[in-house]
Amino acid sequence: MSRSLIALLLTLPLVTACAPRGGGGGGGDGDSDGDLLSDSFEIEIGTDPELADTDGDGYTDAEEHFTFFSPRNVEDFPYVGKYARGPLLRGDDWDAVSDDNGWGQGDFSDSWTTEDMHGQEIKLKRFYGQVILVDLAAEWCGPCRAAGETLEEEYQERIDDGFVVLQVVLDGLNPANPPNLERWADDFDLTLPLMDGHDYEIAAHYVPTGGGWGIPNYTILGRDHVIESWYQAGGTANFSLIDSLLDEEPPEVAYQWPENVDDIRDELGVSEGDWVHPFDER
Ligand SMILES: [Ca+2]
Ligand SMILES: [Ca+2]
Ligand SMILES: [Ca+2]
Ligand SMILES: [Ca+2]
Repeated sequence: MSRSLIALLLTLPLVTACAPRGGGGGGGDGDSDGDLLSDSFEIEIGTDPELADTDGDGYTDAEEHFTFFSPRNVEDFPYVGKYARGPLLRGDDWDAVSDDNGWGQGDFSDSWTTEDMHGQEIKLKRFYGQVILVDLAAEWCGPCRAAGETLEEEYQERIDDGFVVLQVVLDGLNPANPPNLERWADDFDLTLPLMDGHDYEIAAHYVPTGGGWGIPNYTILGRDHVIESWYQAGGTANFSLIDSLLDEEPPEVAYQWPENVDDIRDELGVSEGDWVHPFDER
């Protein structure tokens, strides 16, 4: 049998399987599983029209789609940290904007991945469209502690405008030890994303190699993921720069919404806006 004939035979069952659904006529836009998303929209975004929680993570397909989490990935769910999220730039779109990337001032920032204090994955690129403050600190550092006093307040004031602080805590009370993130969070009532940076891998992206840099140390990324301010050591972060960056419009990110988007937002209690807060933990 020729290769093309085999390919044709392999394709045929798919075609016949899809035909009744597409051409059914009656009830094409029903919501079979009652998760608020119509069957046809679920087919468009790749979720199961007959299962309200496609990936089984405890959040319905609509809840995940409307808070910019993946309804098809059980590891990704509106989670404990509850950081506001916006639509993620994916695949080719990400490649197109991240062409000229690097780690210095004026560069489109490369991405990195680590875990937050809740054990959830944190990816820098996940915050594309937000103004990002990367804050290197340590528990032993007095000036870091002084800055920590007001950090949560500054974060909360701007969170709905699309601001996020990613605080990388390098050391514990003794510089030789890793930080105790729970203790650090308790000391300053922090809810912002906290990460253990004791291996200095994230820090190495933002400070000159060879040492000689001080903490607290701040890097600020604009909504377009370009490093606007790099290697600012000491004091508090430059919030006037942050506010001027927040005044800029977020870059466009394509995202699919169903026709009844407003009704579903009402039903879920999710506000319209680019930055949406996740639900409570389940
Ligand atoms: Ca549905
Ligand atoms: Ca579904
Ligand atoms: Ca789910
Ligand atoms: Ca999920």
